[in-house]
Amino acid sequence: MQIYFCGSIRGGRQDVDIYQRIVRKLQKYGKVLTEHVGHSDLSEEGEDAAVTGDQQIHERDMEWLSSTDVIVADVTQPSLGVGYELGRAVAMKKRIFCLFRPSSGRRLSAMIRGAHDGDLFQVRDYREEEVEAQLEEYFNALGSVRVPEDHL
Ligand code: 6K6
Repeated sequence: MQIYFCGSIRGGRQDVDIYQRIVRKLQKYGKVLTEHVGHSDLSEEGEDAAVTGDQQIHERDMEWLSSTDVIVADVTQPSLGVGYELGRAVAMKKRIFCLFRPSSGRRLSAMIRGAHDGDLFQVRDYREEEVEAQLEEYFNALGSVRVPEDHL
């Protein structure tokens, strides 16, 4: 299975430790195309962007997004890039799982919370200590969903 993880980069890296835990857990279920999002040495400034260029980053990420089976997003830290990725993924009719931590004191955008349909687009509130358990529950329930053979 191919998994695309979305988390804030230029929106702020406050939650990078949780992203790292999410990526580590996701790697038990398949190939995480965007594992760099969980790297603690990837800063808001980032050298990658200077070397690679924003246009290439956008093109590569859109290719990954269209080839992925599942998108998992931590939407606690507001990020334009994550919102954009989710909107594009909805248009591609992808399976999406959004995680939000109410203890952040923020209120999740109605455009994300309101997109929950209990099927292709799911939004789940979580507490930091249970993030792995929430992922486990989601992926166990996904067990019966068909994945292209070359993504297994
Ligand atoms: C590192 C630091 C700054 O720029 C970089 C290299 N850039 C990116 N590399 C890979 N994916 C990126 C980069 N910038 C944004 N993204 C994608 O957008 C990721 O998949 C994230 O899920 C999302 C983050 O968007 P912002 O708006 O918070 O940056």
